[in-house]
Amino acid sequence: MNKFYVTTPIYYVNDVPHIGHAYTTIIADALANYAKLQGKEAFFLTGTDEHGQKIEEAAKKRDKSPAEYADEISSKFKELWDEFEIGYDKFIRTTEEDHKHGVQLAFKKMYEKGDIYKGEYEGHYCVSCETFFTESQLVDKEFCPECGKPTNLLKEESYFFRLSKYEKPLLEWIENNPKAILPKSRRNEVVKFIEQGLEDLSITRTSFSWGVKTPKEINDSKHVVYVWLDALMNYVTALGYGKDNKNISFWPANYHIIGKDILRFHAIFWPAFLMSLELPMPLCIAAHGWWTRDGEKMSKSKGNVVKPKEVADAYGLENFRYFLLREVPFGQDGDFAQKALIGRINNDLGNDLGNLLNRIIGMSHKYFDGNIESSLVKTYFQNELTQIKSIINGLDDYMSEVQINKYLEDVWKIISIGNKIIETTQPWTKMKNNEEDAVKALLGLVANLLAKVALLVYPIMPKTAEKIASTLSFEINAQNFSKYIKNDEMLSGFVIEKTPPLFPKIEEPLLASEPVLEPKIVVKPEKKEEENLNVITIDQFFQTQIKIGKIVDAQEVKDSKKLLLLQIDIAEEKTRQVVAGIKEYYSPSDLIGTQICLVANLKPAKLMGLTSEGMVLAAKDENGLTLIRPQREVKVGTKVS
Ligand code: ME8
Repeated sequence: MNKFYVTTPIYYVNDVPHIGHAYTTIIADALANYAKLQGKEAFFLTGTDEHGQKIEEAAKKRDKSPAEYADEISSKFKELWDEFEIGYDKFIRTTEEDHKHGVQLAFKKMYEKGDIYKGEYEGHYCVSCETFFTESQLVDKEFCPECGKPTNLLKEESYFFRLSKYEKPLLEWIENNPKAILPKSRRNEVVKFIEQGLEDLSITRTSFSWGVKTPKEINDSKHVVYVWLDALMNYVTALGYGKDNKNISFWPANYHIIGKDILRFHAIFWPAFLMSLELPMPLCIAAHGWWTRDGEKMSKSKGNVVKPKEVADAYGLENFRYFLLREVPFGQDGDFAQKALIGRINNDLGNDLGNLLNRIIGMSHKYFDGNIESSLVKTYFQNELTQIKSIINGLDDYMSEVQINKYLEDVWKIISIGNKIIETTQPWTKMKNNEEDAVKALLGLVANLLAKVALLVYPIMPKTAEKIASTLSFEINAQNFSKYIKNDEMLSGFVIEKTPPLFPKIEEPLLASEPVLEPKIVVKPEKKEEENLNVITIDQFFQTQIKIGKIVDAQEVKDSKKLLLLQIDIAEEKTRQVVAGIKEYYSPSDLIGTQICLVANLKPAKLMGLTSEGMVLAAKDENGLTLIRPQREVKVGTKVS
């Protein structure tokens, strides 16, 4: 069976998980899900990076031992991924004995090969980034060029790795493997960096002890292994390197998913270590961009860090996953703003996907007792089938280049084919004209289209995909992926299940958008009792003129998903033109001839360039929207009181 291996960075235990960690982990999860759907045997690794000076110092500040502190934070990451149902196969901790043995074995091999030598390191070190810098790299001769914090001047005995020796082989590897580092702009950045010349890398420290000891064969126990050599080795020790090699057949990794901040470690140091160890190179190192909040860098001191659990609890985990993967082109920075998240949920998920499913559930039950069949689809809709097929053909390339946003964009093109074809076919008119076969074919087309969409969105929104699949009477698995996506087969006939809407509309932000730094005390003026109850007088009520009207014409408003243009007779000389946001719930042909209640003395307003001269009354609950109508036919123009 085809093997597939994907990893996240292992996260430092000096901080609790935030949106950036969730983003990386969800990308990796989606890739692993996709690989499984392709019938591959997937191994998905994540975990925590627990050694080094930064963790030792963070623990000390809290009066804890590094081990105690690491246990505490590591479990927070694990708990979050479990709550998020991240399908990792191993959660590695660098404090595990097996991992430490693997690191020591690698050190010994490199040493025996002559790639490690003893010397003295003199230079600057940023504890926060766990990175060495030369003076020329510093900002104002003191500050870290990556995080801006002050650096320490170090002068200590150290072992060095001969990174300079691997300059040429690294450039050759990148040259021969155009997709080894993604996106391309990052690849160019790495090439430029190597071309400027690589210095040998200090790979041990003596001024603290929280780390993997150098192997006993070196006989120099005051040295602990540099935290980045220790951490990077996790990608193979998790597979049993240095112990039983149990899962080593998964190596090389198909993807190391990382943030752009740690590209150099992954695209230069790690491949050089692997070359020294004579292990194969990873197939792809994919670096994503940075998340900000409402346009600002997140930081604990500003109190604006996006906590993934809070977002998922408020908006739904799968909605959040969709947002993260759809919102930002891979490699670019992204901004978290609730308005954007709500837009994605209400528009892409609710209006486009959820509504399409609702539409065929409603129509098939209204016209055919819920029966859906595929037999007539090819006769009526060959064009649409061809368009869908050609979109699907491009999707695998997007996924393999981790361009999940483009992948999703194209899946949504399939959804919009479904929504459009309903509008152009006008099944309600066809039913009136006794063209049942055309409507059966239409419902069959949309059901098949949605089945494909469910299989395709599964990697990103597994639960949602399963709900759609169960409504359509099939299961999400590799066999069906191959059947309906690769071989383009059609669903057999079934009765569609009635299901509640998948994506209830979100009306307003659900999280406090600004962090509350100091509680503000607002003294409210006392209100009169009437104001408190929001009561109005009868005269105030009669200021609103509500009249019974009859819809004599209804049309769709071009380019609007929500609006219908109604002509309403209220026994005046001219009919009233009203633009109503009811398109998601009524088709024009359902409305003509219906009586409704109209607010007749509303100031005219313009909507999408059309004048609206009143408002039809409706009520909306979780089951949708319904117009308020008189129980029996009433003379048009009658006042409602
Ligand atoms: O670097 N936006 O761990 P780390 C997007 N232990 N992604 C972000 C982010 C943000 N604002 N902040 C963090 C380490 N990330 C090392 C890795 S691997 C052998 C060792 C993500 O806890 C991003 O993936 O600082 C980044 O690479 C990772 O978190 C760094 O996590």
